[in-house]
Amino acid sequence: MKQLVQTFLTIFVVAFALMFLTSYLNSSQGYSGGNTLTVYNWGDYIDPELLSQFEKETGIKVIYQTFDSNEAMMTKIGQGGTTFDVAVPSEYAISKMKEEDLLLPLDHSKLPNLKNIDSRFMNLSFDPNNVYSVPYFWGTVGIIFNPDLVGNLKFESWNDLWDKSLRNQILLVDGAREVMGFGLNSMGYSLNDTNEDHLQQAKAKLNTLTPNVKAIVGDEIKMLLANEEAAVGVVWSGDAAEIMDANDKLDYIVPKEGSNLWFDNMVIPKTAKNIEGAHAFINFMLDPEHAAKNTEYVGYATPNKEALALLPKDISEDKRFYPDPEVTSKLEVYDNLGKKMLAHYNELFLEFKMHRK
Ligand code: SPD
Repeated sequence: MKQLVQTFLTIFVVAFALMFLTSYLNSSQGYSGGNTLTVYNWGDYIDPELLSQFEKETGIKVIYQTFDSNEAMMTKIGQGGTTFDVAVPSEYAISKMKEEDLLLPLDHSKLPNLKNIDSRFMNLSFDPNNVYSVPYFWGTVGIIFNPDLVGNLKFESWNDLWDKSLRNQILLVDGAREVMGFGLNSMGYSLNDTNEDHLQQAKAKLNTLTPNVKAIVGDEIKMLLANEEAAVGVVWSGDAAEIMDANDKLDYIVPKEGSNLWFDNMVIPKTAKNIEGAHAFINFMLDPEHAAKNTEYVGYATPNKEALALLPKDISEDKRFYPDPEVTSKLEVYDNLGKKMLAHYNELFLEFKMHRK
């Protein structure tokens, strides 16, 4: 009898451990079993209350996972074995994912709230007619600085970052395109340049910035700058807005040589399991009130014109974060440079990072 109880107990423990392991592996691979939806988004890029509201209204449980670069997201989805239902790539990543046949066409009849998006952000070259993607947030890359900590330095150029007074004072966003991009822009080259000489010159110039670079960091850049642990940052505009919300001494500029204009968009990866739920989620995020709430929480610029109208004027009329089309038309959107060249940008960025060690 004792033997029988022991056997039952062993079977029970093994079965329970297997169930736990399967569920852990499934959720880490984005498996959306049952009435669940797996969303794969940038870190710090959604108001969590909206996730709870969506769950309550639809009865769909959201499994939420984050990434910190387009490259990491594309590698994870591209290598297979995942079943993310919604992802949020930037424009050049969308071109690449389309090329690699990783995306599902959207059913626009299930996205009535798409009408709320400003036509300026629709039908862009990386996805004509928005067959695969709908706008989420947009912005620029620029310099945030703390006037109290930079003396008389007036920021207007990427080259101001090289000022000797900024020793160990600069934080950089951890992005290969962003860092290589401003290196190239600072020399008058395009941030989509593929000329090997220009790329090597940009990397050599970035290496000379090393004494001024305190760290290359992810989302913690916001806390470090708001707490005045560094004087200057190269950041995405929405992060600057959030930092300035916490510490209004700081200011943000887009350098005169030019910079990056980017668009993050919601897509449904081809391996999605809950396609109906994915459309419901995208449509929910396009609702003006939800988009406005998300914008206030996240700090990035919304492409949703109805949401924009609901926002306080000090947000919607701030030209630093909602630059006019005359300004944005001078900025460059990242091109999909192809697998090999994107890998080369990553390599050069890595070499720059190693040079600091
Ligand atoms: N913390 C969320 C940051 C998302 C920024 N996306 C910018 C993409 C630029 N290519």
